[in-house]
Order: sequence, then C-alpha cells, then structure tokens
Amino acid sequence: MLTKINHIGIAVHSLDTSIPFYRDLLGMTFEGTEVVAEQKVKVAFFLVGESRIELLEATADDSPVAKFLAKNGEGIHHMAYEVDDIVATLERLKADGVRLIDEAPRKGAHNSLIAFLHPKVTGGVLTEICQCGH
Ligand code: CMX
Repeated sequence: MLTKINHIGIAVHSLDTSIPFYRDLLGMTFEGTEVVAEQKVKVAFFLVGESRIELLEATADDSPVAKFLAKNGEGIHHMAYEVDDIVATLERLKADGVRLIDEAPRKGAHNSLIAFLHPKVTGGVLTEICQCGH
C-alpha cells in the first residue's frame, strides 16, 4: 500500500534562516519553495538521495505550524508516505477502523494529493499519505 517515504516534514521558525543550513552546509539539492495557502504554510523542499526533506514555515498566526512551533519548538512535524492511489488507501484505512484527520484528500505541495492520519493511532507521529504530483 505504501510505496516509499516521500518526505519528512520539519517545522521551522524561518525558511530564510534554515534553508542555507540544509542547502549550503548539508549540501542537499534545494528544489525551491511553495506556499500552500489552504494550509497556511510555506514549504521548502530538498532532495537527498531518493528522499526529500520538507521545511515548513507558518504563514499566519493561526497556522497549524505556528501552533506546533508554540507547543514544541522547531522539530520533526510529520512523516509522509507515498501511495499510488490515495482515495483507495483512505477507503481501506477507514474500513479497517483507522482514525483519520482527513477522510478525503486535499491539495499538498507540488500538485500532490495528501491526507493525514490521526497521531493518536500512529504512536504520536503525524502521518501523511500522499499521491505524488512530481
Ligand atoms: N505531531 C503530533 N501531533 C500533532 C501534530 C504533529 N505535527 N499536529 C497536530 N497534532 C495533534 C494535536 O495535538 C491534536 O491532538 P489531541 O486530539 O490529542 O488534542 C490532534 O493531532 C489534532 O490536531 P488539531 O490541530 O486539533 O487538528 P486539526 O484537524 O485542526 O489539524 C492537522 C490537524 C494535522 C491537519 C494540522 O495540525 C496540521 O499540521 N496541518 C498542516 C499540515 C501540513 O503540514 N501541511 C503541509 C502541506 C505540504 C505537503 O506536505 O504537501
């Protein structure tokens, strides 16, 4: 059902401050930034091998990422796993009684479709499934 880790999301206070560390000091391939307006976040993607790191910055005080930062400070925010068919995956998880935050997919970065599972059923790790746009 899950085909690979698509990315690991890391919440940061400032993309301008954090991008140079990942790009210039760790030498990851910087793929650019994108605002995901619906979720009040701006993200920066980095390619490392066949995996990606996604830095998330809040774009509003009531952004979920602002809430996360206020509660936890900077750190790992979510794990994202790739699936071929997100609708079928959500239907299967729902049928198996898995608690979902999103019962239907919504738009993520890079024209992907994403949905979150509730952290209560994933050992406290916010888990995203995504059907890739890239
Ligand atoms: N890690 C662990 N637990 C988390 C969490 C996180 N990052 N974010 C939220 N939770 C917990 C909350 O503490 C809460 O727990 P309780 O029920 O015990 O209080 C529960 O999950 C629900 O959280 P909420 O904020 O009350 O619920 P919402 O439905 O308002 O929002 C969520 C949930 C996960 C969608 C939102 O908090 C969020 O993080 N949205 C941002 C999504 C994001 O990263 N988008 C990036 C898009 C780019 C891409 O990847 O393509």
